[in-house]
Amino acid sequence: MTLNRRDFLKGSAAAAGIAALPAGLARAASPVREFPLHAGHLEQVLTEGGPKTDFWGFNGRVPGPELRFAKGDQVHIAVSNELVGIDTAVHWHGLRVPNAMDGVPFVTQYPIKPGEVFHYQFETRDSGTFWYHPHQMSFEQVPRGMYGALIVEEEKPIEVDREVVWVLSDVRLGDNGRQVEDFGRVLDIANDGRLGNMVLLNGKQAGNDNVLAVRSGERIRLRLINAASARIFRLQMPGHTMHAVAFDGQAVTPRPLETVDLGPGMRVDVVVDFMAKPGTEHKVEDVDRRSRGQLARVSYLDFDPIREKPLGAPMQVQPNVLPEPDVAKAIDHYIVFQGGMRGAPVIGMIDGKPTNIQEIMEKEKLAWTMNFTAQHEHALMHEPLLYLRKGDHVVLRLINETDFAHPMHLHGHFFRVVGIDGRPQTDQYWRDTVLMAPRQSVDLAFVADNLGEWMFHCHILDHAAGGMMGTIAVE
Ligand SMILES: [Cu+2]
Repeated sequence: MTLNRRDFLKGSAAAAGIAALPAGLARAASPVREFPLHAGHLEQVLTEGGPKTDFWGFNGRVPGPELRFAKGDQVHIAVSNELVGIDTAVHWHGLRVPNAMDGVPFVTQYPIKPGEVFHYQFETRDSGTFWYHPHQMSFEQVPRGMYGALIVEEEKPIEVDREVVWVLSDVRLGDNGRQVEDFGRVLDIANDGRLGNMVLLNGKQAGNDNVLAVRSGERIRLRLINAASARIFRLQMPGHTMHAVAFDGQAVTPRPLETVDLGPGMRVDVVVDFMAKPGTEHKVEDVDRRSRGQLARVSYLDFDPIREKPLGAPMQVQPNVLPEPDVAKAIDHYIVFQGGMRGAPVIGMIDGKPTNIQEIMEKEKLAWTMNFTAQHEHALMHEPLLYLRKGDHVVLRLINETDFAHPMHLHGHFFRVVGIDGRPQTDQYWRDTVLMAPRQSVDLAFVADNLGEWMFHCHILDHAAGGMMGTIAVE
């Protein structure tokens, strides 16, 4: 079955917010794991003794509840929209779900209206660190607090003493502790995106008061998720070695990293052996040039070490089975990115119509193009950037002609990063989001094996709102 925009708008599979059980789920043996998610308004205190801050979020807290499943679970998440006067929809970032379950308004489903429930049902095909967030007005709904971690455990997890999940984000607060409601400003859209003025770690102000208490000798698997709408984190843990074991949920050969780079939407799993002396304190820092600051404090409890010598190198995480792209037989495609405040966008078409370039930025609030076209968020009348046949092997060269970094995210698939600036890469990591540096080109290779129309967009959500979003159709 081909699910394209026109069929969808004629009202087919996911009509009226009630999804049919995708074929295959009914006959599966594993039990259905049910989980309710309530999108609503809430208030949360971010600092000890501080004022309450207003949020939109899931199940009354920010981040929303951690959803934890086993690999191969049949998952049923009932999302009820209890927001007042605001439509939404939920996307499962990194999960290879059937297209109708992907949570993209006007592409895979109609928005969930206030008072409605949408039933998301899918199998957890891959283990790994994922997250969920709306794809409706995401440049506003995500920074307002609508996000949470989604963890799929390996059948046989690597051996650690403890697992810790850090959801990193930020929020822009006024003097009264309330959120500043200046979402979607052209100034932010055309620059680095809307950065908050307070960094959050698991829904509390990041910094010296955000404490990770450890025992000397402890080995921890730290799952890092960047849920910020625009902020790039470059995380360091002086005095400690972080061994990366997974990028975007997919296993990598364990390797020590001095700095963990996390563009919006990206995840890295690291294993850390905490070998300092009991009673000592250490910093976790963000060293990105725009946001340099302390994220957390590691506080060693005053107990005897649980082991004197560190364990050996961390084990390799059980890899998922992904379709292996064959670069030799792949079809080459190109996507050129232009625009931003420091480089005029060359826009020919908006939503399929020729447009006066002078009007674009102020009137249309578009500042970016992909292959010389721009579109508004989930516009109804656009054409996909690419049409692929199911089973096609593809090398997609992304050519960043802007002075800005862009974390580019593909839905429904994982890709290998096979080249940077035309140089073949030795470690061809699997990713679902790749951080393109300014003026860089990045080659992605993947097999288009998941039917449907899939978003391909920048995960700086202001850039996505400002034109840097399109779709890739697999037919
Ligand atoms: Cu971008």
